[in-house]
Amino acid sequence: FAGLAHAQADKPLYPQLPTETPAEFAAPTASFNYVKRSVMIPMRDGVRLNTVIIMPKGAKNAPILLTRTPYDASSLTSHAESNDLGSILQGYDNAADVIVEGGYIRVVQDVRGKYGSEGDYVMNRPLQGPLNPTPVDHSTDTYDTIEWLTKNLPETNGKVGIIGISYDGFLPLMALVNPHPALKVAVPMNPMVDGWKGDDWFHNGAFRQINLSYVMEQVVSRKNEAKWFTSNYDDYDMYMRAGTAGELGRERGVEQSGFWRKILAHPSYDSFWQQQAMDKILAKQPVTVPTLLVHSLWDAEDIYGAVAVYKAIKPNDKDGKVHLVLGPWSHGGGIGDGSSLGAIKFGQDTALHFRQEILRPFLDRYLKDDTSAAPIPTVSAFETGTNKWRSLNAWPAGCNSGCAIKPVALRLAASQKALLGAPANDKGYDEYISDPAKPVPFRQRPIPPYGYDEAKGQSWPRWLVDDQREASGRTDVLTFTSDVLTAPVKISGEPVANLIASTSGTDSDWVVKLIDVYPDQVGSQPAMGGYQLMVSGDIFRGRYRESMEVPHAIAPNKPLAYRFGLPTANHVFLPGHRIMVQVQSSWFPLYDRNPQTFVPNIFWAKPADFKKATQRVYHSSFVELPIVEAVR
Ligand code: PG9
Repeated sequence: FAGLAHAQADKPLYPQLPTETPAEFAAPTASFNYVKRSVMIPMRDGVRLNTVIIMPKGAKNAPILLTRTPYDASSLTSHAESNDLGSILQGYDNAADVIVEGGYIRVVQDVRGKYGSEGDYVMNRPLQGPLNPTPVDHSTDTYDTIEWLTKNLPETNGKVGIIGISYDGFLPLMALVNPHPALKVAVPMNPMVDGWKGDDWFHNGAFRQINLSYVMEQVVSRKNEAKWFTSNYDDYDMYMRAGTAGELGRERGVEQSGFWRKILAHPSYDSFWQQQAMDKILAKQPVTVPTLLVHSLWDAEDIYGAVAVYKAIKPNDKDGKVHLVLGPWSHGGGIGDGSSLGAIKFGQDTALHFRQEILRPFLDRYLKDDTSAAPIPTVSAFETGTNKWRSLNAWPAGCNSGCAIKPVALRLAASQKALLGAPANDKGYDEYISDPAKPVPFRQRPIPPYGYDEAKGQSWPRWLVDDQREASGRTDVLTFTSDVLTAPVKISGEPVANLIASTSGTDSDWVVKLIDVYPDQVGSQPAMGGYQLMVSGDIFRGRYRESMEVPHAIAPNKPLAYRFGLPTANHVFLPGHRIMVQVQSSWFPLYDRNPQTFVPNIFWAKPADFKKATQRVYHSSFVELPIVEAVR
């Protein structure tokens, strides 16, 4: 073989039939409207990060739009091999139309430890400090990257924006810590913010085991070559057979993922999670960089992050730099087609409106000195139900003046009634048997493996708008429904679940779903007749009732109070509709099962720990609705 290699290096081994491959292929790019190159940018510790730079041909005095990602910069910038910039940028995290129309220099970089970059990978690498004793983090890596770009790209005007979705939306938040002076805007879209309270890893302590495949693939190899395998078409069966997330992780080698070992060691809201919550971190930072936080109302992955950051930093915003968008989208839906989500139609391409009327002027205003660009509203909130964009001066808010948000109790009353504004005068309860052997599916079975590929029937992104009739017919789901509304009921903000409930077990999960029930018949869209659309819903793991940091066993058969916030809604329940609340004690296999017996760590619960429990929800329970009332 050595001879062969030597021959190819110098002269053909068989001159009578030489190779047809040139020594080096010179790609003809004359017809291209961009120039793409990859550079390795050195960080302050010497580690070099693979950075793809896409320069529109003829660019000069152009701003830079940067995305940092753990998801393969090279693939994100080559969604099509094309000589057209817009074509190669289409896809996961690019608002390609805005980027191309805006003439931006597009830069996409692999974060430290992933794909083409050098260095060590740590999931959501924490800021330097107790969780990160090294001299580098995403704040310093972004600073060093911007320093290099503004010094080495003569075509730039020296202004840099950072934009991204999800993990790529978490990274702009990191850029806001000790920001580089050339950083002029940040656009965190659907950002990962608090992995335990309400984003990807847990919701109020219940583990989102459907992400086990991600915890493995994203961490155990630099280029995600090691792939998760599934043993069942129906994920429900796979997770049931394994028993617990801990067991499934052990079976599948996930313990080779250092991050998985950290999750196993930190099931409660201890300092590991508290110290990396980006809303808490940014609440202590001055607001110096104009920021456009983008939230999706039906975000199946990071439904907590954007609004939590807005609430945390807005008080520090002395001169209107912080903006918020609430769109009727799934995770990342703002860069797609926003005309509908599942069966829910919005009568307009809401995502195109966001990109053209909100994102584009925002970027132009700060990256191009285009002060002619119209200032965008502080808050652009899509009102679902009526399908109207609302421009607001604050959030939460129902309007800019003349209406107040009033918390009104929606009582979970007898006869499965939901009574708006009713007093608690009924000592009764409704009960159900929660059986861990038959947990409530989070969507209709068979549940295909986690994924985005609609061609494979993977519709994960839109499960939050599934018709909840599937659940409402189950005996282990309580359903409380209002009478048919004769006037619109508008909610803007976070509903709050206030359960008074008991369990015969010593641990329990409580799931509360707020649902808009469509009229029995909808002439314009027959399939919507009686549709049960969840407008907000979440889970709470009962062991954390007294403390999120230290779990406690639940006193069996004792009515106890559980109060927890539900995701932000901006919704009008129209006349002819009804308001429904569903209560259940499992949401499987999205969340791991609660054994309903108090154990030290649910990841390692044993089969014998899983016991049926009798759940009672007392009629003193209610969901506090942030109702917008016109001030008379
Ligand atoms: N936030 C998304 C995610 C993270 C972890 C597991 C699953 C999804 C994302 O970055 O795509």
